[in-house]
Amino acid sequence: MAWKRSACPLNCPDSCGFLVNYTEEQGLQLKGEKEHPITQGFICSKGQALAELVFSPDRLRFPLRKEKGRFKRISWEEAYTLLTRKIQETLEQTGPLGILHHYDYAHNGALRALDQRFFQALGGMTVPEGSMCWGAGYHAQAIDFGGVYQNDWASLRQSKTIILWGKDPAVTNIHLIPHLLAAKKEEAYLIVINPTQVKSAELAQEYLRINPGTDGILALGLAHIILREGWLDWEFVRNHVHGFEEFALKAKEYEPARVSELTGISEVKMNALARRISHSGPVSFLPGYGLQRYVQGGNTLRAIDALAALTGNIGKPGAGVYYAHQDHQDHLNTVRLPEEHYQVRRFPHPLFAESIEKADPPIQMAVVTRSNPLLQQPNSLLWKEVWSKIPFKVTLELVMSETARQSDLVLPVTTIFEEEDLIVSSWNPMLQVTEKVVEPQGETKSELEIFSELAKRLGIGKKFSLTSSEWIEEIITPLHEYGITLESLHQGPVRAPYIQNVAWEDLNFKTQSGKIELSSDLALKEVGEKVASPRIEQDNENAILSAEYPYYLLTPHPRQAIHSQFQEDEGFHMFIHPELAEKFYLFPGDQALVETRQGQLLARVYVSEDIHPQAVVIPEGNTSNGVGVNQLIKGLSSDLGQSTSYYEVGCQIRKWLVD
Ligand SMILES: Nc1nc2c(c(=O)[nH]1)N[C@H]1C(S)=C(S)[C@@H](COP(=O)(O)OP(=O)(O)OC[C@H]3O[C@@H](n4cnc5c(=O)[nH]c(N)nc54)[C@H](O)[C@@H]3O)O[C@H]1N2
Ligand SMILES: Nc1nc2c(c(=O)[nH]1)N[C@H]1C(S)=C(S)[C@@H](COP(=O)(O)OP(=O)(O)OC[C@H]3O[C@@H](n4cnc5c(=O)[nH]c(N)nc54)[C@H](O)[C@@H]3O)O[C@H]1N2
Ligand SMILES: [Mo]
Repeated sequence: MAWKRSACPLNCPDSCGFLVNYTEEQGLQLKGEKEHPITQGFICSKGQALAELVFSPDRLRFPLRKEKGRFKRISWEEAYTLLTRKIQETLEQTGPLGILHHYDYAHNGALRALDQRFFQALGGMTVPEGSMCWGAGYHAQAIDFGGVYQNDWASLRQSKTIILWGKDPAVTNIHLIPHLLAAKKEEAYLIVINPTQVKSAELAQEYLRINPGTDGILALGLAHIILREGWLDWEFVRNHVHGFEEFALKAKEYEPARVSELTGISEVKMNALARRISHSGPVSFLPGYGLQRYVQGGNTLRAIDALAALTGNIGKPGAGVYYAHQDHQDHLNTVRLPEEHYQVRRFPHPLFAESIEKADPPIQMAVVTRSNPLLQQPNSLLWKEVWSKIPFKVTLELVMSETARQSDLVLPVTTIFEEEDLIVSSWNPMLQVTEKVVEPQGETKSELEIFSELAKRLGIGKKFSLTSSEWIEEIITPLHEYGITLESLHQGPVRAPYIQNVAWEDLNFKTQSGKIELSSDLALKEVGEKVASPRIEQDNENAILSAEYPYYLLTPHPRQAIHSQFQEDEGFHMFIHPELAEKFYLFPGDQALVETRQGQLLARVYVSEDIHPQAVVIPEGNTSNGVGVNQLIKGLSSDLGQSTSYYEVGCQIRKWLVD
């Protein structure tokens, strides 16, 4: 059997190495690459589900056009003719800004960015800016360190303390678990800080239940203790930290007693944690993206970065802040065009629906790739309304997603197994070329083919003249100096030679001062404060909870699914603490109404001690009658990075009596 090499394109830090085999008798078989340092021969159910999708009846196989509310199969020739005409009309009548291109990262293939190149080559478009995902924390890393870099996963083995801070890798980053277990074997102490006693807490020696949205306050409270006790790494601070005095003044305001009251973490526990961070290093901080899905998400990460800086836990094996890395982006060529070649109008992700509603010039047509905004963006009821008013909508998809269903034209695309691509992602150090394993099913086409054909018809064919191998060659040209070629990548995953095992080992930070900037002019410009300043005064204006909506609504990522993909059932599941269940006479299996300022939905009740007593947890991605949990969530921008603050929302619940 000839197993071919592929890789997982899903929006996940693991980016597994796949081996794939296809025979008519056995269908498509998938296994994890044993030699891959992260995959280690194991792949998850989501990767398997992607393989199962290839021949599944759920798969889109033909171009579809909506006529009088119903989809009808059309030929590619009809689809291309229609789309070309709509694009030309929009360019003539409104100009390029009349085209909305919505994309995200549902597929990590480097060639998937050709969608952006297409609109850039056309002269421009309206696009989202900021992030639905990690933007606040990402931006915080850029401000503090001058870039986003992290140690190799294997470096965790050298840690003495590891803090999973608002991250649940047992659900969202499964291949991190063996590294955590290996570190524990070497005597590392694992701490989980999370409002929910998540699955990963089973591995930890200590679990700290924090009140949602208060991690920045906790970090500054810990800094307060470290400063008061003189537990800093003075030499590190003197040599590598900029703005220490200003930061120290700020940290003074975070009295442990007050911090304890706000965060729900006792002073005794805070003292112990501060001591551990300062005395039991090296310390690895693993902040997830959950704790930055708040209005103060950027400040939160800045406060955590500061703890690492004060205690000298940067630039060493076994230490550091693991947020993500931008190494591939720094080193590979991009297929995107330089900005001077096109016009662009940007609307922030969190406020996208409101912005399209008021757009001038208006949006005349929309094209969606690699995303499902009608479910995944916040404020989804407004999204639907605004979306329905856009005269012509096109979605490129694998399946009939909610966004596809609400479009005028749906174009079926190939999966990773039906084409060649390059997978590089921001957690994984590996460069992985994927091979074509099966022929495109039905009439599906690769996005490369679709955009190349449209480009030809629209007179920009010269910018789309390469084959997939040639595009990959173009992207990896900078690797030639390391002796890496497309041919060598076909032999198996290669660790990118430019990625260091230890981030910031040279302690040459890419900030203006060359040091870690606990005080930053950039931050002053963006949030009006030089140092991390998470709010401690809680007036009604900025509190998440109110008398009307007294419970936190948390919508973390689902275990067996990835966002809206591979979801098996309809309807919502809500998890609450027994105390809350008792208060509302709710029993497992009951239906409850969950309401926020934005809307309401019905969910099935699950009761668990793991949940914060004041929180309602509904994993994101599920639907009921075509709407998801984001109908309850308003689009609020984070302090840094224009990221969506999905968890900054209060709710009320009520038993739903069915007769
Ligand atoms: N199975 C699966 N894996 C995935 C995904 C998926 O949908 N399914 N999605 C992928 C993507 S795109 C991403 S961005 C990553 C996200 O990976 P993570 O960051 O690990 O996951 P999230 O679900 O966003 O949130 C993480 C945790 O934040 C906690 N949390 C919420 N509020 C707070 C708070 O105020 N403080 C603290 N300390 N914790 C808080 C939640 O309880 C949750 O456990 O996962 C990736 N992996
Ligand atoms: N309430 C709440 N909402 C959230 C979050 C949360 O924690 N809570 N998390 C947010 C985060 S972190 C993220 S990253 C976003 C994710 O938001 P999205 O990326 O919009 O989420 P998905 O549901 O994964 O939708 C991706 C769609 O792309 C399709 N697709 C897959 N591969 C391809 C391809 O190659 N080409 C094309 N054209 N389409 C493809 C899939 O079939 C799927 O329908 O959601 C955000 N929304
Ligand atoms: Mo994400």
